[in-house]
Amino acid sequence: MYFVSSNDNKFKEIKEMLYEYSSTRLLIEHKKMKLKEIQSSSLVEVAKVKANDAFDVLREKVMVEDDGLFIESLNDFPGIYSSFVYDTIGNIGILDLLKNKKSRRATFKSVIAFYDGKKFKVFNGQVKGLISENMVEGGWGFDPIFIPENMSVPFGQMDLKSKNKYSHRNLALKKFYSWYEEYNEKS
Ligand code: ITT
Repeated sequence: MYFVSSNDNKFKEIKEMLYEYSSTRLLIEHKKMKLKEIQSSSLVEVAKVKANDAFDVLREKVMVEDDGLFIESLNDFPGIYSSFVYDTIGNIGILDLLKNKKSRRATFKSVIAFYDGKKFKVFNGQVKGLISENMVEGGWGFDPIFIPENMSVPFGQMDLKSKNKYSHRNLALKKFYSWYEEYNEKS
């Protein structure tokens, strides 16, 4: 199966998680590709179109992922625009937007979509947390500013194993994996 994404970090985490699940049956290869990202109000819709697009090109089982950081006091911004916002104003821009806000609550969401030309499935994972006051060194994307619930440091200061333990990605991947084991046996 191909994991199709332009983002090497996502694949690195997914590979490590599958290893942790002792998965010898699921061999995933990274296909580095930027897929079509439609304008939509839902991560699920974006992920579905990505999966369709990936399958159209590769004609093999594909798995894709779409993520978003939803900040409560910014009415869920950047949410579905997370990628664009990260590339434009970045983490510093987000910290600036939160300067006078009382709440720093946020949710990191992951949607994993699978498509093999017959079966379409999506899996959600989310983790609540806080946006830190300052940016830390380490990690990638929003890792330097997102502190998962009940933790005292942002993802950026955690090693791969610890981040994976609490991440939105792991929650979605676990659901995918338990479904896939059964699906794969039947087909
Ligand atoms: P794709 O090619 O898979 O779409 P992408 O990097 O464009 O890769 P998304 O649109 O799914 O990924 O992600 C939206 C943004 O959220 C993007 O800027 C990512 O860097 C960031 N992001 C996603 N997961 C993250 C994580 O676990 N830690 C930090 N930032 C993350």
